[in-house]
Amino acid sequence: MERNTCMILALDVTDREEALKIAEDVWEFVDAIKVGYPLVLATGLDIIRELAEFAPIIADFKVADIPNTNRLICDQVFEAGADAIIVQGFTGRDSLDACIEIASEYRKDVFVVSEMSHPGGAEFLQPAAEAIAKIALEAGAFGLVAPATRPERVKKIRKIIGDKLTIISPGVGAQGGKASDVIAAGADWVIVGRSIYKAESPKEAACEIAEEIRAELCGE
Ligand code: FNU
Repeated sequence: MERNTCMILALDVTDREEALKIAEDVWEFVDAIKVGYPLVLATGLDIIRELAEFAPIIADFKVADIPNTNRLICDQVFEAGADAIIVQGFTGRDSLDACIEIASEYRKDVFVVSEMSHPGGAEFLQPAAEAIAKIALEAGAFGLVAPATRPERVKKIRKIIGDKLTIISPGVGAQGGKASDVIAAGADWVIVGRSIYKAESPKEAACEIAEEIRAELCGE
């Protein structure tokens, strides 16, 4: 995945036409589009290939099963045209290895959730986040998901992984995080959903956040 605007759109709408319209409006401001259960359950897996016309697609299925089931899920997702998949790390090394094995067969990427961005993410996942980051590194993942709502945690995770893994960071805008803060803390990409797709003008909203990130990276 190329790092250009450092922004990923979380496209959690449930209408096919609306999804395609937003993708068409904002593709120039994002490096990837993340789709998850809301859109795929509402419209079907084919939406991945349709949206891939605009940007690389990250499938956010937070895969969290035994190795064999993980393998079957990842196979379906890459066959459908996704460029990357988000998986959970708490299921352990063998389950993660299964995802990475299938991803490498397709030459695609795996992002591992280390800690979630909502308040409940601090309950069970946060104490395990550093250990999850370490197994993701050892297993050869492409990146981690770390919370934009807690930039100090992104900083801590970045220290553990150095520059060997990328970090994508959800929680900007609607969940209270600020794009420039989390980029400054060491995230490679921020993930933004509602602040863009619920805006009166998704294009203007995306442009504004992209500009905020650009200014942060240029030290303006
Ligand atoms: P927005 N997401 C998240 N926190 O928010 N994948 C996580 O820890 C995580 C995620 C997703 O709040 C969430 O499901 F691992 O509207 C949604 O698709 O900006 C997006 O990131 C955030 O959307």
